[in-house]
Amino acid sequence: RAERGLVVLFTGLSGSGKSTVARAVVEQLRERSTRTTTLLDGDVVRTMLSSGLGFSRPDRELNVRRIGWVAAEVGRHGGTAVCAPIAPYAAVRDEVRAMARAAGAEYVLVHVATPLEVCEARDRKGLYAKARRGEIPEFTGISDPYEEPADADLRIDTADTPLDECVAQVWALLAARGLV
Ligand code: GGZ
Repeated sequence: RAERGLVVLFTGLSGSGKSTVARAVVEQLRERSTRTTTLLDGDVVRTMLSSGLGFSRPDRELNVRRIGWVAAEVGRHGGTAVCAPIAPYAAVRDEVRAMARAAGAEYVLVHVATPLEVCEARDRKGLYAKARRGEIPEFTGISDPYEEPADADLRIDTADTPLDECVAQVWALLAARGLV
């Protein structure tokens, strides 16, 4: 009998560490579980699934809705989809949950709650500096909203928690739910 599908949505600011944690969780799922796992990372999705979309509210909503739809389809067939977009709007995160559940999959929301000051201080891609200079409009946290989840299953902060521990916390949540 096929395993129950699973959709894990990581949400958080640019530079919060979502992709890093998501990639490490996927690696562990591949090594230590029987789950077949697909990673839907923000930048790959932006290239392959949502090219042509920008960062207006409707474009972000459509981007995250597309991710949720693909993830739910993966989950429908017993697979695991790990997604890591910013997903700044609560209403669309709710849509993702609804799509996952309608497909018979479990849904887990992880808020990567690294503070804006830390993300901005890291500024690995120089985007925050550009946003502050007004060179990138509608930049999340600077000139565009991020709606903090009130309903996250787990909140992790990569500023004060090492990567291994972040992964262990996600793993513990999945284990507690009987998902791994
Ligand atoms: C936020 C932006 C923007 C604006 C480009 N606002 O750190 P990154 O570079 O690699 O991750 C960010 C990524 C966000 O795309 P998502 O598809 O995850 O966003 S959403 O869920 O809101 O649709 C950042 C880069 O794209 N980027 N412009 N204006 N991040």
